[in-house]
Amino acid sequence: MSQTKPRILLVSANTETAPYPAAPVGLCLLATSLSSAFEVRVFDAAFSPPESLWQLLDEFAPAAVGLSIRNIDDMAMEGGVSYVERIERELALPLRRHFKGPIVLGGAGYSLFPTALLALLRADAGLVGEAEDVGQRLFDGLLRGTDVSSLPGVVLPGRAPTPRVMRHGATLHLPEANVDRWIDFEPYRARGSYPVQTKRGCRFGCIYCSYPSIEGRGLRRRPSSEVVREIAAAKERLGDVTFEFVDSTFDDPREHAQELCEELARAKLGLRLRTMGLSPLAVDARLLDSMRRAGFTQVDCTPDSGSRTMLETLRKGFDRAVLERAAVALRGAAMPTMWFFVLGGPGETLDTLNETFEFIDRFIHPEDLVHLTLGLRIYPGTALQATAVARGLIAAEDELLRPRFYVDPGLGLEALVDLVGKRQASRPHCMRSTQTKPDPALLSEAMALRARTGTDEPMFRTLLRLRRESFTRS
Ligand code: B12
Repeated sequence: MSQTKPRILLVSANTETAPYPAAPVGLCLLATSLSSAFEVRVFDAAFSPPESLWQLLDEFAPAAVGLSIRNIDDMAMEGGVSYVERIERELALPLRRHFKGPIVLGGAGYSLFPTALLALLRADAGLVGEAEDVGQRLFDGLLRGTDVSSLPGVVLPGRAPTPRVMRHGATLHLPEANVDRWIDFEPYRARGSYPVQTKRGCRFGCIYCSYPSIEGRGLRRRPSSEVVREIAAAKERLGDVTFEFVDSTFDDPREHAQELCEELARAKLGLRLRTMGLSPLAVDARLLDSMRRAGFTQVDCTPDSGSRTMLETLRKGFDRAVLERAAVALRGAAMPTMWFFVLGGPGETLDTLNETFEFIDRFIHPEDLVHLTLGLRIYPGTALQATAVARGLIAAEDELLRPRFYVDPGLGLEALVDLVGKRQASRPHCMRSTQTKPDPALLSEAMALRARTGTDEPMFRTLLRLRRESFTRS
């Protein structure tokens, strides 16, 4: 007689659908890895009303619940949104009242504020970082009442997270996320994508970045053959869908990205691919050629600044010459690109800002989109946090769960806003990150235009075309 497995309900708390919905791939990976020992269900709050969670909780009657927290805030200084209050009010606290078993927290956003969120959301345990290795032991231990405190990355009430080290250079084998098996993938088809991770860890040292706190610094790559197999299987199941690499930096290490693209190109799967976070460091004609043949139709490039001084201060790991070379390669390859700049970091001045706009004018194609973020979100444990404390901008004990932003005090917010506003006025392709959530009317106009013309250009180019027309009209 087969024994019934204990039940675990995994809840994705994320309801953000801008700039487009992000399917909870991490939670689905956890679901797959738990499923050999537990009966698992996944609830996706992005496309299901909260009431249906309470119904599921009654019907499924899980022994434990895992709550995945991806986003804390939208990282916008101007009119920004914090998601924590909603998660607390609509999910965590009602869950605590309705459910008597263990509640476990995890996810990228959670990993940045593990002790503060565990206390605020009154959960029983949390996990910093990835879950495939310890998730099963954590849930099992909590359900049996055994000591889980020594498991790497585990957080218990009133205690600091147990340290974990991610070994640099190790091969990463992941179970298949099978996202569409765990959640309804349909709402992600039109504007979203099927997320795939090819490696973990980030070896860059950017002063503001939170990625090392989530993924660790040790770089671990998945074998390309494994990634190609996963994509081929998902394509077989889902047909026409965009695949998106969710690595922190897709092109580092360069050989890994190159080899994967070549293997994807050889597999002739007819893919549509995209990725965020291309470091200019590895971008050249050869890599772009492989990416195009693999199925990339657009990329995101994240230099953060065009200023020589700021690239050094932000410790981006490349200089202006490398950035120019990358920009020339992107234009040469006619690869539609969304560019990302973050302005106002330590040492930013009117001169360094002007240098960034000079870079934009000389090197970025006017049909490409330039995202400008004002102020840097300060994360715990970063060099930026230390600078902000040293300059008296934040208190050393500030947990930073409520977002705080760095704008160089010598420059000041007013001057930053003023200069960026003036430069934007004559550059319709430059948008503030707060303006990049396309308004619904513009989006439907763009959809209609695309249907009429049959264009397969990236959506951002269609939106930009409409924006440019309204710029010339006004
Ligand atoms: C790729 C990415 C994107 C892509 C997503 C593309 C896509 N199709 O998914 C794009 C560019 C669209 C994007 C957009 C945004 N992003 Co983003 N994104 C990332 C990134 C780099 C990777 C996320 C990912 O998929 N990881 C891969 C999966 C496998 O890992 P995972 O989700 O962490 O899951 C693992 C663990 O966390 C854990 N886990 C997860 N859930 C649970 C649950 C339990 C119970 C347990 C025990 C464990 C556990 O186990 C999983 C498997 O090992 C992270 C940074 C990072 N390095 O993590 C930022 C990150 C998540 N993004 C962030 C933000 C803010 C956003 C935006 C709000 C930005 C904006 N203003 O537009 C939007 C929101 C989009 C949305 N709809 O939600 C922040 C969140 C922190 C914060 N301040 O809130 C992060 C952490 C980056 C940062 N700056 O620090 N993003």
